[in-house]
Order: sequence, then structure tokens, then C-alpha cells
Amino acid sequence: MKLSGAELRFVSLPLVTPFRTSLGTQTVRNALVLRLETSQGEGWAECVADDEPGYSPEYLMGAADVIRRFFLPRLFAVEELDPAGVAVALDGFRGHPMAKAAVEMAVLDASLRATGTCLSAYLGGVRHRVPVGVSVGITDTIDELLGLVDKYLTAGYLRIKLKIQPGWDIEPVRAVRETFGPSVPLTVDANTAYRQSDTRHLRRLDEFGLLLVEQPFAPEDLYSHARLAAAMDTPICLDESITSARDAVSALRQGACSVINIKPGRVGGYLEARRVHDVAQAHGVPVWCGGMLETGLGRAANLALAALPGFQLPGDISATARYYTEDITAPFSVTDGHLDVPSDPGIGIVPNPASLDRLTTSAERIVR
Ligand code: OSB
Ligand code: MG
Repeated sequence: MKLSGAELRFVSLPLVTPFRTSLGTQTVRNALVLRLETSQGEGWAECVADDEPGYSPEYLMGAADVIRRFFLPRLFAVEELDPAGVAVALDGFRGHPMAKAAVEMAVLDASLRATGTCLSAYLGGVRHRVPVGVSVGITDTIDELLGLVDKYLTAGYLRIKLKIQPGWDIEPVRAVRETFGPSVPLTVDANTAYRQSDTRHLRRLDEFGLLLVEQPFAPEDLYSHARLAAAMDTPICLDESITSARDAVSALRQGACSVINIKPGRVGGYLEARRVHDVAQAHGVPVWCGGMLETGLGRAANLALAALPGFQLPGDISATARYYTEDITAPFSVTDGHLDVPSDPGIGIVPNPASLDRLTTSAERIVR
């Protein structure tokens, strides 16, 4: 196919509850929606970069700029573009995995739509519904946290992930364990808030029977993660550290983790995400699908990915209502702790035009 144009839209979705992590508090999800016009029809995607370069070095305006200034001109020049060709065409540009992932996702959507194939089938999905959990932010009080966890367990979520940081770790985890019992699948995510000198402290989490501890240390610090993994019973899961399949091999060989959180944006797209999955499978390591407070576009595509066989733990792919009162697409809902994998061609969903317009803050069209 040939690319002929693109539309970049900034959308702004207020969150139903503020989302606080060790990196900061978010009350609104500003996202970049990309619509590509191709010789075979349209393709939709979202870029998961955040407003600020906190979780990763990318940020929304920067992602839009690199797409507009460098990626689109390069892709407009490709005569026969296919999904795998996106990464090849953009290989000369270093970094910007979330921006690259968005462009690749839109090309995937357009080309799969043209052949009537759904993303899940294309990627090798083996399930029609996937088990899901919920990521619970830091709250002002333990009571408030217990109220949220109770609400999510009642809604049917199959795993609770608590955001932690120094000063908000042992006590909230203990309170959740004591209140809801030992059988609730429970994990914690530090978003890099600890240092190697916290190892003795982090080992105290072993008494709570957690499924995993996610990303305690800095992204680059595989060594400290390997030391902690050797010192703790609880499995270590990496998120921020894994930006490619090559990183995954390196982390697994070093013993830095025994579980991987896969986010397509973080690794440069759904095709690289599948390679991370394949590497983990070859090492006998389970993976699960992380989340970036996606709109319905990213949520649909993440569900397709999470249908792959190596996704052995519930993903951070919660129902729309956990995030937004209104999304740009039809909402996703949770049934018996599962979300359905879209089966329509491409990513399997398109924005609802009226919602998209209502939530758009600015739009720009770029032609070849
Ligand atoms: O570390 O997994 C994370 C959200 C934004 C940035 C980083 C993370 C998260 C989440 C929420 O934990 C996942 C979701 O429900 O989308
Ligand atoms: Mg994380």
C-alpha cells in the first residue's frame, strides 16, 4: 500500500479517579490519535506517550513532532508499504518507540482491514477473551485504598496491582492482604522508585505472597534487579527496562527478571511486542500485557496481543469504566474478570465520530 495522508488529533479524556504513581498524579489522559490514509483505506492508532517525559523519555508533543517532521515524510516515500516495512523505513531514527509504535499500528490496522483479518489472528492469538486485572494508584489513606480494591474485586477483576513507593509499600500491601485474604492475586509496581540499598526493605514484601514485584529500580539497572531477584522469593517483573526483544534476552540471561510486562508502545510496536513474547516463551517465562491508560483504540489492540499463548497472567487491560466516563470508541466491559478480544478486521474498532470530535482538543492533517 501507499500512504497518502495522515491526521493527528490530540484528545483529552478526564479520568474517573486520579491515578497516582511514584512518578506523579494524573487526572486526565491526553492522547494522540493517528489516522492514516492509504491506497487501501484508513488505519487508526493511538500513541501512548504521556504529556510529560516521566514514565519514559517520550512525551506527547514530542511524539507528534517526530511523527510529523520525520516519520511521515519517510513513509510517504515508500512505494510498497506493509506493516513490517514501517520499522525498516524508520530504522535510521533512533529511539521514539511510542511514536514508531503508533505509526506501525495504524499501518497494521489499514492493511489488516484491507484483507479482512483481525489483529489477534494475525499476531497468533489463541483466545477469544482474556483475563484482566486492575492497576490501583496510590491513595491518601489506607481506607480509601481498601474501598477501591473492594470495588474492583466486586467488579470481578482477577488480579489487583498496587502502586508502591517508599513510605507506601508494606502497610498498604498488608492491609489489602488482611482485608481480602491470601487468595487474591496481588502484585505491586514501584515504577523505579527504589534503590539497591532498599533491598532489605523490599525483601519484607516476601511475606505477602505477591505474584510479582514490578520494576523496583531504574530502567537501566539490570544488575540491581538481578541482585534483588537472587535475594527475594517474589518474582521480579520488568516494565520500563524492557524496550526490545534484545533487552528481554539480556534481562533474562542476567537473571534480572522472571516475568515480563509487555507494552507495545514501550517496545516500538505490536510486531516487536510479539518478538518479546516469543523470547519469553523460549525462556519459559510468563508475560502479561501492561497498560498506558489507553483509549479504546489501544485497548482493542492490547486485547489482540494478550490473546497470544504466552500471556499467562491477567493484563492491565481494564474496562473502559475504570478509566473514563466517555471514550473515543464504544466502551469495553468486564465479564467474569475477562474482556473479549475484538474479532473485526484490523484492530477491530474505530472511533465513534461524535465522541472523537467532542474529546478532540486540536487536529491537523498532513498530506503527501
Ligand atoms: O507502570 O504499568 C505502569 C499507567 C501509565 C504508565 C505506567 C503504568 C501504568 C499503569 C496503568 O500501571 C495500567 C492501565 O491500567 O492502563
Ligand atoms: Mg509498570
